[in-house]
Amino acid sequence: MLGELEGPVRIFDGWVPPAEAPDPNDHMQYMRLALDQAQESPPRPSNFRVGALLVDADTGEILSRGYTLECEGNTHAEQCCLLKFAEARGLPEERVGEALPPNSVIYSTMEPCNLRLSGNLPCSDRIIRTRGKDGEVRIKKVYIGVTEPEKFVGENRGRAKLEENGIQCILVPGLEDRILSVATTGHETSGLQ
Ligand code: HJL
Ligand code: ZN
Repeated sequence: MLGELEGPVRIFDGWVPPAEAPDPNDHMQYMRLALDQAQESPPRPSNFRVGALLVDADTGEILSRGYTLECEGNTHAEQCCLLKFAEARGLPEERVGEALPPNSVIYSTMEPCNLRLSGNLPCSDRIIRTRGKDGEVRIKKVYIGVTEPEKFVGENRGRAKLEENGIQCILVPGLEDRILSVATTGHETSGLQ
């Protein structure tokens, strides 16, 4: 009969948005997004073009994104990530840990630095100081696309230092060539090292 429904009545419960958070175990997906960020960075002969993401590993939510020289001054990708997240919560960067979820991770196309020619605070120290009020470090792991090429500071001890401080560093293989070509765009020897 016209107008009559067949089968059980379905209740329309409102529009369900697509999942916003990527799968927290899909490290390649986050690394690709970090590489997207790196490509936003302006080419300079004096440093690398790096991209980074800050992610809540429990939910997969991307908390912040950053790239080299995004924020004011001579800023690194990981630093911009932390700074932007802190500023959005009304905190200075050094207190960002107070607002971070307990199981936060960083994806960076390049190993975080441990020495900067400019004398600025290295990103490994910025990551290590992300403690909550309970004194626990909030960033538990750092996923890395490539180790830092020995171009500006010799061998980078960023990874070693993070691990000495209980922060696991995990290489995500597969994008090295692309990451290095983006990182070195603007260098005189671009692509030849
Ligand atoms: C990482 C970045 C970035 C570097 N490394 N992990 N993220 N630019 O956003 C490391 C390189 C330093 C140089 C120059 N680059 O940046 O070693 O001028 O950029 O302090 O040592 O130092 P400044
Ligand atoms: Zn850095």
